[in-house]
Amino acid sequence: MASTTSRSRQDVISALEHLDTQLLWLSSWMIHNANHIRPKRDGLKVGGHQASCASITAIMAALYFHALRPQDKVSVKPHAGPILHAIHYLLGNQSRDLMERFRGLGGVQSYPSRTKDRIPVDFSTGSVGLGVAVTAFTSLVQDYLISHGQVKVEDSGRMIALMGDAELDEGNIYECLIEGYKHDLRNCWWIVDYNRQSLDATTADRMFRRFDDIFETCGWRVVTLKYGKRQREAFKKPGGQALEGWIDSCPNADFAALTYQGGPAWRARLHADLGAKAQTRKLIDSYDDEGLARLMTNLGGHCVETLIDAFDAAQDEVPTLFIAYTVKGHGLPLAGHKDNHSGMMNPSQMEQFRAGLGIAEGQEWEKWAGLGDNVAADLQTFIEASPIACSRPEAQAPTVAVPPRLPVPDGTEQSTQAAFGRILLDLAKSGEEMADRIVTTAPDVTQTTNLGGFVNQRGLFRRQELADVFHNAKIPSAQRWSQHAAGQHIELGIAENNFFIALTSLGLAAPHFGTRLLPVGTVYDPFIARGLDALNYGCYSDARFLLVGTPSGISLAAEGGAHQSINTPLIGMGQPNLAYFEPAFADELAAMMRWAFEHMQKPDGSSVYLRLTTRAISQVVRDDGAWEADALKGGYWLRKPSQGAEAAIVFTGVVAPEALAAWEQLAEDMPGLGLLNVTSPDLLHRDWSAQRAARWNGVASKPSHAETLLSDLAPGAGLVTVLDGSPGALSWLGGVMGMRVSPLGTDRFGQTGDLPDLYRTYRLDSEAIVDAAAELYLGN
Ligand SMILES: Cc1ncc(C[n+]2csc(CCOP(=O)(O)OP(=O)(O)O)c2C)c(N)n1
Ligand SMILES: [Mg+2]
Repeated sequence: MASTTSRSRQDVISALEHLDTQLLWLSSWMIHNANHIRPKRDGLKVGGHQASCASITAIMAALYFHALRPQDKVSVKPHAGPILHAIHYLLGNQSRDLMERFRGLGGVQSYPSRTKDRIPVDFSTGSVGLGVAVTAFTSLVQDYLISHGQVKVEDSGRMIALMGDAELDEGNIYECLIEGYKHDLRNCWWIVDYNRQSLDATTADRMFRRFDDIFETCGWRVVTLKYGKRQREAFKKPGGQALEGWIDSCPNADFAALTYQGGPAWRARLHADLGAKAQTRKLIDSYDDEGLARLMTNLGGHCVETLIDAFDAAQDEVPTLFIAYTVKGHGLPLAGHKDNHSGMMNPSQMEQFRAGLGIAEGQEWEKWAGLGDNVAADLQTFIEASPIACSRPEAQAPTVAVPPRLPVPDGTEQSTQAAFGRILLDLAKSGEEMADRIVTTAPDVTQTTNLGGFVNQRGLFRRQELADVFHNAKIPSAQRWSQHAAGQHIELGIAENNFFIALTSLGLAAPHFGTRLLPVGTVYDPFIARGLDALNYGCYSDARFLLVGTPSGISLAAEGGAHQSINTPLIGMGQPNLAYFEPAFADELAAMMRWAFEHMQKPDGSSVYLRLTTRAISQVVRDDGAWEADALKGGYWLRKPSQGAEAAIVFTGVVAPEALAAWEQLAEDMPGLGLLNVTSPDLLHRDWSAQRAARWNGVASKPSHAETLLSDLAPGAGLVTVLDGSPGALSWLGGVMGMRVSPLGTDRFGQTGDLPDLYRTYRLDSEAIVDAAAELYLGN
């Protein structure tokens, strides 16, 4: 640590203490400015969390300006965002202008954002818990990349989460602990800002020490930083032990209330509880009110000396939980108040705070406000020498070449899920470079989502080799699960949150490590909902992966309502940074997968979601390849309508045979009837919206693909739309050119049954399509 070696330890501590104060000031001021000084136009609260920042400034000063190495990555608890910006302001990476625009358009974001903030942000945060677990999975990804020769061991870093204590209530934390243990997690620190306050209240005393048990069981080292140096020294004085015992048994709520009330209240309570012990009383009374309050709140997480000692002592690979005791709002008049989560200093409190720090009016944004020239110059030198100042910006990862075509699996009858497995298997057997970059993962559904072929070829990833016991014992099995460092499948337990967080970490390999992975994850389509927030988190972070939801819809038939997905098409359409496709035929799927592997690597690309099925259907015979370009834009005419036709059937995915059969039946009576295969309701809708927005913004634009397709029909034509999912995914098409729509699809829970029964019951069969078309036609 450059900063430590070139200075005396006392100098380092003193510099970090100054930095702690500067971070407290800048974060408080940034929030104050946005709420009390910047003109308001909408009467809405701007917000920001001064108390949440105040409890973690010493931790962040010690971490960023002492312990952090350039190759380490940090996830900062959402409400400490302003401190991260203040750190980068001091380092010269952030502008005053953007800090003045905190929570305004284009300014510093409320919570650290990889994509929207201009400073280096390793991990986005916001939805509590997810930004913590992502560090563990990123550590696993780093191990994967080391094993595959994509990252050098000496370049490997530590993945660190700075977390709020209430994040420990999120279930995804424990799912992650279990998975981490299975995968022999290393190089991961979680540092808890243990202020024992959440948003609503002080947290339960009963959890004291329980976290230690849970983490230690999962292979973590737990380091508790309960007392600051001042407290430890006081405990050693005569009567000090009783004081220590008192703090240890003080309920969280009492401690918080006394902190808020300050010195006199501390004294009164300590006299009442410990006054009978003469030495302890003497010790208490050796402090004036302010000194006593400072002593009682000198917890480990506010003592830079305690913090750097703890960080310095944890230099091995063991995953480590630091429980750093803190006071929410430490150093501010908000300290300890149970309602302080969204509390804010009022202007006169802020005035006092400013004056107390010796900051002159008008100097509030100065980098080293309130400090003398010598101290300022010294701090500047100190931070410039800190390892974090040498961090390089995220590297551009070279693109991995995608073959011009992916072979289409043979077979006149195929399901998209089986075809998916075959395409991946062919890739696994190929010598394509791209195949080496694919990494597959699934939450315990590898076999049933047809990833098995790929895994048999490429193996499971495991740092330490593990034999396939069944294979070695010559017990017949279709699955060969050899586990080794070169394996390309990460097998996860059945926890969809982990699955999506793992995809997020894998999908950020390019910006994090400067080398690409092409992650492919499969999950039963209905259980996307189980990990939906984590999926959203991955997309928000702009992670790039291919998500395959399969099987889907009531076409799962006998599996019943609990496993049949209904609203995933709407998720696919509504989720930003995720392009959703639902192929009907294997050749469409091959084209989409190829498109996806390219799209995932484009600067303006995104993740891709394929909704597949196990229902095998007859494949169509193509006259030419003209369909393909349109299919990749969201839809193509499987049966082109005659110009000005009065009606069309529009379908997506697995119900292609029903749509085709209905078309056959109706074509005689409805001359020129079209049959539109919507391969991506998402792309079609997005493109339509975007073209309209462009027109409104005065940008010249071509008609959207939906308009181009539908303009083959007569104005006011009728559309029967059908898919195995929410009808709303297609019914909007009527709005594109003002057409009448009869939407078919599922809008209530499914149930067990065979396909004919279910399609009839839920009106997805050709008869339902014919009926709907007749109604539209007759009504014409
Ligand atoms: C998933 C999720 N649920 C709810 C919230 C709203 N929320 C923001 S912070 C918070 C509590 C924070 O407490 P803690 O983690 O202890 O942080 P600190 O005390 O340091 O502010 C809650 C409930 C959120 N951000 N994410
Ligand atoms: Mg808290």
